[in-house]
Amino acid sequence: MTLFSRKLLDKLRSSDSVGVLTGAGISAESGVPTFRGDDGLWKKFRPEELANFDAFIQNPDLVWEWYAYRKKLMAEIVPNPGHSSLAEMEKFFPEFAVITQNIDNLHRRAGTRRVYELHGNIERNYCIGCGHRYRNEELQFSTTAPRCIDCNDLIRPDVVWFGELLPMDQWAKAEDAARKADIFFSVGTSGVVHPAASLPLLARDHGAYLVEINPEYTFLSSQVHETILGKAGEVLPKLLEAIKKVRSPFHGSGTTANRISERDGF
Ligand code: BJW
Ligand code: ZN
Repeated sequence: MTLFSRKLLDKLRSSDSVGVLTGAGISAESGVPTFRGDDGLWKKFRPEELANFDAFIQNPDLVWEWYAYRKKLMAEIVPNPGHSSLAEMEKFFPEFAVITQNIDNLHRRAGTRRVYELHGNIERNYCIGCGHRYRNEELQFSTTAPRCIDCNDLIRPDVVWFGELLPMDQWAKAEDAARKADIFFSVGTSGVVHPAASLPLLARDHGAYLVEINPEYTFLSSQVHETILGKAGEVLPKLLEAIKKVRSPFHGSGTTANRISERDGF
């Protein structure tokens, strides 16, 4: 008895373009807490105190303490079978894009080449005064927020807080991937944070077969063609096996160059 519908298997066989939107749930099995739900980060920390710019200006040390804790956590964890299955799947389709809301860098570390990061990356930081960019290794993590060596203004993590615009280039590529997709997966996201949550619907409205993978039903569930109830780290390896039965790895020309240039943009 297969986990996947006949319709999905047919789509996997015939599709050229796949889009995948991921959220905190895909990293849960690596040990990164999700935001919402019973074990969510925001049961313990109030988002309005931490994930917006005004909060940072009012209390930079508190916000830095929260990010320093998560930077340390995310540096210590490793990709799980969900991430590595997506990295392997990329080889089977001419077009394959992972669009992530996560800031943990685990898709790249798993080997996925084409990753669009909608909410930034916890390994990067920048000065709010002059824009000077800093990698984590260049910063001292103490109990106070770090300051810029050029202008002495505050340094912040390069993540997207509520009320802030998403990085325009990443958003444009994500929308493009959603519009082009023949199949679009929404994996491990509650689908409440916009504009990311609009991408699955954009894909569906442009003809994609829309599939959700999540252990629970979400805001998106009533809008998708099918929901596969289960953990990403268990469902995605099975999906990869199903793909291997109906497709061969893709060796198209031009794809490698595109992929390398996108990786260089990191
Ligand atoms: C598993 C699992 C397993 C568990 N396997 N699954 C349109 C409509 C309504 C509101 C808005 C709108 N447009 C904009 C807004 C406002 C706002 C917004 O969306 N608010 C809503 C909450 C109502 N959006 C914004 O402000 C965005 N900016 C913007 O729109 O700019 C334009 C603008 C400017 C000025 C004014 C107005 C508009 C920016 C959003 C930035 C979000 N940032 C955060 C923090 C990032 C940094 C950090 O990490 O510290 O991003 S918030 C947080 O939520 C984080 C996440 O990426 C994001 C999404 O969460 P996600 O990934 O879905 O996680 P969870 O916890 O919610 O769900 C986990 C799921 O996993 C669950 O379903 C589990 O069941 C599942 N799961 N284990 C698979 N093993
Ligand atoms: Zn500066």
